[in-house]
Amino acid sequence: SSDLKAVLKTVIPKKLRLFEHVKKDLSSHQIDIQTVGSVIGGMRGNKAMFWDASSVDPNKGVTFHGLSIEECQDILPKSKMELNDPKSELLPESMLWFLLTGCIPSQEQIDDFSKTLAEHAQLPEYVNKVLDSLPKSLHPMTQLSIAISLLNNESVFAKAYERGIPKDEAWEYVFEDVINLISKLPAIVGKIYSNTYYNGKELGVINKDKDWSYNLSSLIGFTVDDSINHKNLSRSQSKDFVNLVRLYCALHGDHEGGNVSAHATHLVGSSLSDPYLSYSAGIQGLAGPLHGLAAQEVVRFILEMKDTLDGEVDNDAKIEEYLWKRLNSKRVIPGYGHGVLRKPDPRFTAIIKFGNNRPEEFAKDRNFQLVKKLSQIAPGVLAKHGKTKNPFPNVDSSSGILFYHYGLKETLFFTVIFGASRSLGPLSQLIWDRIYGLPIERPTSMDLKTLASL
Ligand code: CMX
Repeated sequence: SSDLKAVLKTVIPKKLRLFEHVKKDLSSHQIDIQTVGSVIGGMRGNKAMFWDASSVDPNKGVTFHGLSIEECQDILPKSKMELNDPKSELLPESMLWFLLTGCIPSQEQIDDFSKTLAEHAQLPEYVNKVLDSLPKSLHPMTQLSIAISLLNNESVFAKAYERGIPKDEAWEYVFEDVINLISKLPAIVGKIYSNTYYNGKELGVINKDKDWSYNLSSLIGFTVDDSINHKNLSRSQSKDFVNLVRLYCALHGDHEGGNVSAHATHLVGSSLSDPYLSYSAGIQGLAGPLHGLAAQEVVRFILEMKDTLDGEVDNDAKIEEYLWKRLNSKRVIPGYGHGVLRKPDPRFTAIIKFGNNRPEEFAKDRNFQLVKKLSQIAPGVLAKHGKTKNPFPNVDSSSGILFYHYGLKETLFFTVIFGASRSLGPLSQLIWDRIYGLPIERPTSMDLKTLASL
């Protein structure tokens, strides 16, 4: 079937049986030893959440239902328009399908699914109006969370709950909300970009025959056929840009459950807030500089460093000196370190590979070269500095500079694209949370006196 919900329904019974077994037979099984260090240390390393679609191994990085990034790039369907193009990237909607069902979708299923998403892409007028009324100075991430919250007005789950529904039907309404929300993200992203930087000018249109990332790119003005192409990209550059959005969004879709945006979405959703309010909370978390906002921080950092080094970007000693200055002023090096990873982030590697595969664009791009150079120098400096448990680059250290190359230079905007992509995993999990009927999340806190007396 080309209907995602029908496919999901075929996998639910088996998963529910397994879940029931875990719940009934293994609930008292001990997993971890809780320490005071973890209670006061951001619960780092606590295996305390249930998340099915992806996991993060400290050494290997993310896998999606057990598949590595390269395997996903090989197997998951691409755009039907570029089937024979070896540089065409996997589609985020293929990743969404896979994350949600655990099944590899066929090309036909994804062609139909892209169409369904495009058919639901239009924003209600009140959302446009509210976005139009916001000050241009409002950070794009705040605008994103407002737009997503507003869509709670559309929530079929919230309305059904108010009416009164049996618990085991809740997921079906959540499913509808999730697909509706993800469909509308390109239009929200486009509107925020146009309002913030182009006085509300229409930059592109939704093409119902095109995929989600293509439409997102059009709506910010980066395609040759369906937008004003205000960056004057050549056809091949525009194609690259769309493929960068596809790769970026598929890779950033999920990173297990403990990261702030995923965890926040899951936590808020556990109170049966609808998917719009839940994901809006996730977006607020993504807007922090230690999490998603690092994407913008890195680009600013790289550009500043390039200016300061003034022609000496190949001088390793000068780069080292720059990094030490930053560390000695007690600021973090953005794009480095990770809560779980202990090796270079494979998402970083995949994005760098995207640039390396396009030497005609990136061989002479000084920013891209600096990002690569930094990834060789910074780990040594951070290791010597001796604080971070992981001195290697994370995903945020590379992606922004590639967008920048194609003309997307508004750094405050980068995390908005991250925000569109991160919807895939946490919202898929939210559907499963309701399928399993997971309870409200409610851990217990401890006060200082109690901790001190242990
Ligand atoms: N530069 C300088 N110091 C760093 C550092 C970096 N890139 N990464 C970690 N440290 C420091 C921490 O600030 C901490 O110092 P204090 O003991 O003084 O508080 C110490 O090293 C230990 O931290 P850690 O256990 O290695 O890392 P955490 O799990 O606490 O934090 C992270 C992880 C990502 C927040 C941190 O590495 C960081 O701030 N990195 C820079 C920001 C960044 O790139 N964030 C994006 C992460 C990916 C994402 O979520 O999008």
